[in-house]
Formats: sequence, structure tokens, C-alpha cells
Amino acid sequence: MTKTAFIAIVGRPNVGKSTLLNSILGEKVAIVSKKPQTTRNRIVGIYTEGEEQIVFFDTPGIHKPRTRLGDFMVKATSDALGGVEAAILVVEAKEEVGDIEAKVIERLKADKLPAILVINKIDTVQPQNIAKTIVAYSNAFDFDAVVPVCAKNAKGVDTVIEECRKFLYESVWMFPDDIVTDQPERQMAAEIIREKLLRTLDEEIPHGTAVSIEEWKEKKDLVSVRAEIYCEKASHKGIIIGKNGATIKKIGTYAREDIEKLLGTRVFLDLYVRVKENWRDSDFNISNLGYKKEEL
Ligand SMILES: Nc1nc2c(ncn2[C@@H]2O[C@H](COP(=O)(O)OP(=O)(O)OP(=O)(O)O)[C@@H](O)[C@H]2O)c(=O)[nH]1
Ligand SMILES: [Mg+2]
Repeated sequence: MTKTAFIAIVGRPNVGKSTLLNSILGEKVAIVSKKPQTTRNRIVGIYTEGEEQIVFFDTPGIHKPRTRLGDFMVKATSDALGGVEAAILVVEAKEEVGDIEAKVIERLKADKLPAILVINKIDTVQPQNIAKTIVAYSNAFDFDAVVPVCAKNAKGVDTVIEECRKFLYESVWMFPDDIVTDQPERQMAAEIIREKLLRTLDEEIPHGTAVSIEEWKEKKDLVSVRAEIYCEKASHKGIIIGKNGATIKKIGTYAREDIEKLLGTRVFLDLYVRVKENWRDSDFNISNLGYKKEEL
């Protein structure tokens, strides 16, 4: 008899939610960067082992939105909590429960949703800080389990999976057993390009960028991809392109290497940069750039 469970991974930006999902799956399905607000959409990650299938939702970090895109992101997280058996709240070791975490806990209580607390980045803190975090959070909510991990090195991640298995119930599976995400290859390619933008550019500019795949041609042993990078100002366009095109070339090379790994074939990647002022505040633009409400 097959079993399934749906679990949402939530928390403030940059705590390592996407890193945790990738570690659970042993494959990269969600992009990761040092900059907060990397994830913009709910991302499905499917863990199948024997008769069991756990469907994880990675979510955008919860923050105080300042743009329509921000509104969309926070709503995507809130919606993800709607249809799940349990939540994983990811935090970094802190002596007190933060404001964002307190809000999540309120929601868990209101929805009577069980949750696992994952304390991430334990490689960066002293054991006594982990102990204080456990005390603070255990006083705030009756977590089913508290698991300190280092998601980056997959330390403790097996225990997270073990805890998640407790939420499995008998049911048909939602997904075939050989897929790890429901994202189409084109969307993953666009995300890889966005990851390279986040990793290559400084501070504010990458938050104002979006990537759209304009052309995708599959030939015998080559996939030819044309993608457009949207940014908000002409000055940003100049920075993304760089002196003599050096920056865009670097972004393109890194992205092409990862897309080749994803597709298992050679890739020709052509990148264009376009200015679209204030796209983050236009419903039309954010939906056209792929930030649409999804149905599952
Ligand atoms: N030292 C350390 N860094 C980590 C660990 N896990 C994740 N990181 C780093 O933390 C940063 C944020 O990781 P993400 O997985 O993108 O975080 P996120 O919570 O998905 O962030 P948003 O999508 O912006 O909400 C990246 O630079 C990761 O490499 C860890 O266990 N230890
Ligand atoms: Mg993320």
C-alpha cells in the first residue's frame, strides 16, 4: 500500500530552506544564494522511497513585503501551509523566538498544524546557543521534534526525513516515482540563470531582476536557449552587462554549465538584458514573468 504526506518548509529569508530541500532530495531542485529572498515561488520537491512519497513545498522566506512581487511571495508561503499535513519551521540558533517565527507559530496554532523545528547552520554556532534555541522554541510551541542540522553538509538531514515519515498516511501518490520536482526544464533553466545573477551581482540589483526563456530549440545533441534578463533601470543593465560584456559572459558561462548538467546535453545559451521599469509592482509583469498562482 502506498503512503504519502505533504510538508511545507517555512521560515524567514536566508535560513537555508532551499538548501535543506536539496539535501533531503540529494538533488538540486531549488536555487540557493547568500542573498535573502532568493526563492520566489513555491517549489515542489518529491522524495520517494519504497512505498512512501513525501511531497515537500519549499517556500519564499517570510518578510514584510514592499512590492507586489513581495506580496505574491508571502502569499505563496501562506498558501503552501494551507494543504499540508505538517510544517518544517527552519530557524537559525537564536536565544529568542523572532517576530517572524512568532507569527508562523500563531498560524500553526490557529490551523492546529503539527510542526518540526529545524535549527540550521549549527556549523556556525556554539552548542550552548543551540540549547538556548531549543528552550525558547519549546516554550513557544509543542513541536513534534526539534532537529539541529547543517543542511549544507546534509548533517542531521536523515533525522528530519525520519521525523517527516511519521506524517505519512495510506494514499495513492500524487507524482510518479521517478521525478524529484514538478518544475518544467525551462523554468529550472530560468531559475539557474537567476541564481547566477544573485551570486555574481552586488546587493540591490539582483532583487530587481527576472528571467524569461524566450526560445528553446532542441536539436540532435544540443539545446539552444535564448533568455531575457529583466532589470529595473538602464544603469542596472550596464552593470549586468559589465565592462566589455565581461559580467554577462561570466553569468552565461556559469549558467550554461549548470543547465548542461540538468539536461545532460550540450547547451548554447544566449542572454539578453532588457529594462522593464518597476516590473515588481506591476501585476501584469509579475504574472508574465512566471509568478503566477499555481494550482496543485
Ligand atoms: N554555514 C552554513 N550555511 C548554510 C547552511 N545551509 C544553508 N546555508 C547558506 O545560507 C544561505 C541561504 O541559503 P538558502 O537555502 O538560499 O536559504 P533560504 O531559506 O531558501 O532563503 P530564501 O529563499 O531567500 O528564503 C546560502 O548561502 C547557503 O549556502 C548551513 O548548514 N551552514
Ligand atoms: Mg530559498
